[in-house]
Amino acid sequence: SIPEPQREAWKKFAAKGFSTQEDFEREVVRHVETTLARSMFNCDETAAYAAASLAFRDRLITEWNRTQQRQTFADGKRVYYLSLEFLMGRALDNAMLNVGLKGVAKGGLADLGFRIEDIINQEHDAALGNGGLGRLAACFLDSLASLNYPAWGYGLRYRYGIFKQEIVDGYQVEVPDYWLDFNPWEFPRHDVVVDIQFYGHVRKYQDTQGKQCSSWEGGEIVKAVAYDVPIPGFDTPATNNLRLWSSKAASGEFDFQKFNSGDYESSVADQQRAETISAVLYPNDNLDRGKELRLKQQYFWVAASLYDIVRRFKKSKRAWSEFPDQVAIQLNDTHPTLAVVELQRILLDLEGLEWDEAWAIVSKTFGYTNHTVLPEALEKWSVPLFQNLLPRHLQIIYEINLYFLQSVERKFPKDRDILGRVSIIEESQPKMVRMAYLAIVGSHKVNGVAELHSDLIKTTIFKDFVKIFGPDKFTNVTNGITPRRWLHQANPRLSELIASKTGGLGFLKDLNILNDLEKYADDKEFKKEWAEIKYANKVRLAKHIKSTTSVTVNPSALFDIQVKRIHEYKRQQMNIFGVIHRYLTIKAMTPEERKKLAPRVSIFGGKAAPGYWMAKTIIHLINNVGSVVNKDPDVGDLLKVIFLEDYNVSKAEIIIPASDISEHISTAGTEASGTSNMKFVLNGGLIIGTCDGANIEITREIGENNIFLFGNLAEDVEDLRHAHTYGSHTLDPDLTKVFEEIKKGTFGDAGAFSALVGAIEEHGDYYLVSDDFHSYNQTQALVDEAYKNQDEWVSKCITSVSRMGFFSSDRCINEYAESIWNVEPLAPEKGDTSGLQK
Ligand code: GL2
Repeated sequence: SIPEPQREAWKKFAAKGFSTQEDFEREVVRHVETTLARSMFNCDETAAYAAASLAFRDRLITEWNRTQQRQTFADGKRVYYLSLEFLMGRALDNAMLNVGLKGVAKGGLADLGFRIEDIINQEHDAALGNGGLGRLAACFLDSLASLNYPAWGYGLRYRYGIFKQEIVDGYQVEVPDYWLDFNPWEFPRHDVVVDIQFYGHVRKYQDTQGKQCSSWEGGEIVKAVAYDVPIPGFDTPATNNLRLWSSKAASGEFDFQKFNSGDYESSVADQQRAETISAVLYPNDNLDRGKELRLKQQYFWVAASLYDIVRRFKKSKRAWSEFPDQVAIQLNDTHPTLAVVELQRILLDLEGLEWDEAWAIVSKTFGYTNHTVLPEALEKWSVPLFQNLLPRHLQIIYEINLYFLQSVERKFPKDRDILGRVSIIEESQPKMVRMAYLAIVGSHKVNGVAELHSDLIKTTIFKDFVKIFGPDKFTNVTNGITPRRWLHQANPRLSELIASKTGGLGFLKDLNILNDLEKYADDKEFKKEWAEIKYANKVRLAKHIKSTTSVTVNPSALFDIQVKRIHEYKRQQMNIFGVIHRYLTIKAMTPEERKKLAPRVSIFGGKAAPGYWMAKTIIHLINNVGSVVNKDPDVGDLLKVIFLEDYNVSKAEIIIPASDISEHISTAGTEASGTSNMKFVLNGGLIIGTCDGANIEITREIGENNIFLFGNLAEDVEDLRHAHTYGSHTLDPDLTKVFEEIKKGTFGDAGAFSALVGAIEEHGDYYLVSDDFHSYNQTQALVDEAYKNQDEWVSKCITSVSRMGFFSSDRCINEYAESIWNVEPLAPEKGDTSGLQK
């Protein structure tokens, strides 16, 4: 660091960033002319986006530096959020709003000849995630910064995020998402590099005191390079860090000897192999495929992150026993569970602690969040694969398991089966490491993400562990969403209207202030403005639909939206079968009857995992139904079916504010929480849904009269499935008619959909589509009726929004901080500049 006498110069010339429009314009022009080496004669929208982003980045990084210095100086406890996915979306709009300078930027850009919307639209989404789990991590980062918590996110810097989806002839086609061409939001830290080891062997030896030690030797080394992304808080100067690791060959560029001898191909092979580790995000949502490269990704990221965390702790010169007082690490699902083993290895093999001493530290440091009960998503790794890639870690896992099973045996000496059931090692062929069990044993708290889900994990998949550790280790933290992005940014007019009635933007920091709106639920003037905003949002979406699909939709029709990953358990197939049922009903009506119907636009969006054939078939059927229905003159405006290509965060910001009703219709007990349900209601849409995940708590908050619930309950699912397999399974008659129509070829080659139909007709209907179909259609009819009474409908929407305060991710993060992490916010000193200037 710089000696005291020279620090004056540093202080004098410290970077400040802009805060006035004039300064902003100066910064933009400077970046265009120097950083980008362009001029007013060739500054297009891409360049203007780049320059505006760099101006904001400069501003963020000065606050970032201050925040980090403040945290280091305070020397308190920090949170580390380990997640393989951060679905961030766009950064510029978010940065402008969080620092409170969007007005300044708008004026400045206009002065320089640009429209701010066009500039915002230049940005490529940072799509380093699949769906809800990754977006939750992004919302958490926003809340952690906004609430001034000292917190870092750690993830992987994938070169390719989730693929781009194109629809060609009704089929999904995947296109790689190369998003790093130009990314002004990251700072490469070429000085923060960690060597990561793979393969090799374990050598046992005695140290000078005669203690038995282990050393992991040989194998290969890959380098992890840090890239930092500043995360601005809303209405606070606090700016946290998201550190993403990128892989690089240890030998530098490539092997020159091989190159010189003419073996060019293999000279670059090592480099490519190393870079493959952080090359691509696995595109599966709620599915574990057990591929070696995925395990490599996990260890690479976890080892680099822990090295960083431990290095930071060691600087404080504290005793190891104080580690859990300084460090809280949250495992976002089981993906980072190796961190438990890696920390134990560091303390044992590198720092020389005794097993028990090390284990006490480890198990106080970690918390584990479970995000699913779906069996196909529960991670397991084959022991031989582990043995090869991470031989020392496998030994440590066996030892953790041994001590754990010994303690279980002492506690339940008469229960002979329990050991097999809870063992971290599954005695299968080959043996498997059960990551969730390892995460439970290695953490001090385990939480689910909505009440029903947290109850389910305690009574089903983790039942034995509740007996072993007691119920207090298991807790619930219901998910939340950031109102900054999902209201203020996505729906600026609604945000403004709310602000005008609740005394400013304070509700964005304390979402319970929305309560103040309830008194306007019957206010004529307010309702009119509310309805106008919804209509304008629907017009915006209708334009997007027109430009991407060429289909014209009527903005006055009821917009019925289901956007999320395509998955059998989320039951988009039930939705499209319901649409076909509606189509058949319309076709059978007289023109007079048709006049009484409420026009509807059924909108779908979402990606299918590339290897998930059934999900792709669902997309295909939706598109085929659309192409028949949308051009049927008998139907006209009464029904339109739209599949929106490439659903992602920035599209969600257009789609969600435009919904009248959205569908959250998973088989009860399968959707851990869902978070788009919260986003839709917060934007003044109603929900049709099952008693699943957070739908249940949404109902509790907003009231049963404001939500359309249907279908079987989670507690009945097992019996129904059993009955399908062993009893006689008669299909719902309306569903049978839908199937007949599909088989007739009305929606294209029937053979293409035989597996989809067969799964229900012949293969047990695991997701209970037939069981819920009748109540689904009946409830849709109630939606139709309710929508006809616009006056009451708008009142319901206002009341619902006013009661959504609970679902802020700020509430959620405060719960984690209090009940799991034991960390306190670190408020910036007075006099620190903060946002909300305009
Ligand atoms: C998920 C759940 O499926 C979803 O219901 C939940 O809202 C999110 C966040 O907790 O986590 N689990 C999971 O594996 N994915 C999810 O989206 N991919």
